[in-house]
Amino acid sequence: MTVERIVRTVAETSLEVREGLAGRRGYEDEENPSGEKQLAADLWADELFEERLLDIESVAAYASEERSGVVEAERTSNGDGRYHVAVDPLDGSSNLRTNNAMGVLLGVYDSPLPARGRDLVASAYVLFGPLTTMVVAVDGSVTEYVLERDGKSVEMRTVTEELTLPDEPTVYGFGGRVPDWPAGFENYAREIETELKLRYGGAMIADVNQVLTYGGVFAYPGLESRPEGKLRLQFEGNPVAHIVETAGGRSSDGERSLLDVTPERIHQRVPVHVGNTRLIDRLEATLGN
Ligand code: AHM
Ligand code: MG
Repeated sequence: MTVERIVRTVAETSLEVREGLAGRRGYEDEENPSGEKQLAADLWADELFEERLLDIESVAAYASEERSGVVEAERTSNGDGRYHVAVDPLDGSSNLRTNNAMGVLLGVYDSPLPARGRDLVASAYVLFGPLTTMVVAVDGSVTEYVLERDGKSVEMRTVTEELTLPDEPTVYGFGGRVPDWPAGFENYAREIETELKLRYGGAMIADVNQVLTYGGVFAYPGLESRPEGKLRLQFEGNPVAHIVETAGGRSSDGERSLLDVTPERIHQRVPVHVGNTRLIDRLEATLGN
């Protein structure tokens, strides 16, 4: 019930964020803790999620890609404070300028942050495409909803229950520049590009949503110039790994499930590979593990 409330709050807040993007497409004079320039929309969405999520009694703490520390809830009432939420308020926000897909990522952990992916009790993303959809992994199953405003309330209309990855993979999308890929990953990519169709849009959740829909593999690998890759473990790697694994697929940092990576810092980066099990098994074999 309380996890449901967190998910619903993120659904409602995400629609509000989507509706307020138009006037917030410009860069501010600020950087996030990963050293990336922030848009007015990044800062605004972060504040909105902080306010709405810390208002829920069972939420003990809020962390986001857009701020350095973890914000603990200040409680005067008897909240059980069991859940620690990690949010990427706008995943793929550089797509705002070009009006391409983007959205919101949520991880609900039952341990203090930074936490292991195994400590996720729920994870979700909201995708701002032609429709607003939400994919939620909780209690061992994945559900896809369409979010629609109905007067003042938000309807979460179920479109797919027990979502699983299709057996026959079709698409792939790999981030980073090719000359910056380590030899092992480049070898893997050379094989995959002869078998699958390229789909890469620059917003992880949109690219992962294609993998969930058509089967395939998404990766933002470790790079020569940055072996830890680009994506953040708490806010991006863990939640998508939890969703894809719950949908019957696999995740890997190159050696092990992302859910087994030990977190050391809240903004720690990690190489991300998710998709059909046999494609991720092959990746690990090609990387030499
Ligand atoms: P963001 O959360 O600040 O938008 O950054 C993460 C995004 C991912 O959604 C996406 O996979 C990646 O960065 C795209 O990076 P690139 O522009 O290097 O392809
Ligand atoms: Mg992101």
